Amino acid sequence: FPDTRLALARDALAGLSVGDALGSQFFVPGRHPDDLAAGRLPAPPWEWTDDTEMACSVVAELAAAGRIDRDRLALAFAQRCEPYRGYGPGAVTILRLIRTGTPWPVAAASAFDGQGSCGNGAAMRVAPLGAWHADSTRRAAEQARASAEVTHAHPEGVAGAVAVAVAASLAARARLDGGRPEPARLLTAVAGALDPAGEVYRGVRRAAALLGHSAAEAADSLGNGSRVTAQDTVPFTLWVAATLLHDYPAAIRACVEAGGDVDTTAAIVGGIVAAYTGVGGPGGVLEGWLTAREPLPAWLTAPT
Ligand code: F2R
Ligand code: MG
Ligand code: MG
Repeated sequence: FPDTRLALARDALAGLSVGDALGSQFFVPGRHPDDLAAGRLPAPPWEWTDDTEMACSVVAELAAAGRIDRDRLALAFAQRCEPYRGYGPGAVTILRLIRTGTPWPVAAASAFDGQGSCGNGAAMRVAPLGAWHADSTRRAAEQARASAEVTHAHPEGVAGAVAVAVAASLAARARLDGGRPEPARLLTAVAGALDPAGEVYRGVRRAAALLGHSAAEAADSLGNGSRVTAQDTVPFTLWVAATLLHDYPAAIRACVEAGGDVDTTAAIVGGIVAAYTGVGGPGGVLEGWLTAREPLPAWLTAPT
């Protein structure tokens, strides 16, 4: 099973990184979502952003230790952070504090006047961790929480990560079983892992009620990440992933067309969907998109 875990996490990382890199191309002025629908792709290389850099650290930690150790992960995030990758302002400060010796619980708790961050940064990096835990949504939720806490002390930031990890766990499980989860069941299972008093929970329930509507209606109602928070990002991404779990290119196009925080909506959706479709096969991550993406960092595959 360990080889399977790593293979599933790597497929999710491929989908996440391609979604991030292609999505961020649509921040470039003059680029229009219709270009993607018409097959007019941006010129490579598509550079990945903070979403991918942090997800690579999560996968590297799982590959090395089989579990999330929060102290090690916090240091990995801080030491590998290349600030030009477009990190959120809260993350930049937290990672600088950790790098200069502040314990991660203190650094994370100090963000946003002591509220902690509810940014979508804990959710954007966690789909490979969910895929790694294809055998247990409970373990996926528990490890997602650990991976989130080192930077996101706000409960909604953590809830976003739990929701994405549980969805990726279910997607990977369905792939191993050879089935396709029914969208409403997938969203209900995700909601079951969340605190019913929370905003992410309520958003996931609304996403379930919007199944069968158009992607534009879902984005209008649920948000497209333009506020860069978990609450404004995760419900729509789960709607897209549940609806288009069998079709990676269509799922990424839906994120690009919705606008907003496109690198991150496409990273989350791409990670969950690729845990199900894999790379190269029918409905999977397109080989041409994978080769257009900037190569992943050398440290990810370097022997330890
Ligand atoms: N930083 C960005 N995108 C903006 C820049 C886009 C780029 N320059 C371009 O146009 O090309 N993207 C990256 O940041 C997001 C992940 O953010 P993370 O890691 O959660 O960071 P942070 O700063 O902690 O939170 C993000 C924002 O959320 C709001 N927020 C968070 N906590 C809050 C709180 N307690 N109260 C109110 N607001 C809160 C703030 O607006 C934060 O800035 C991803 O999109 C990644 O791609
Ligand atoms: Mg980013
Ligand atoms: Mg983003």
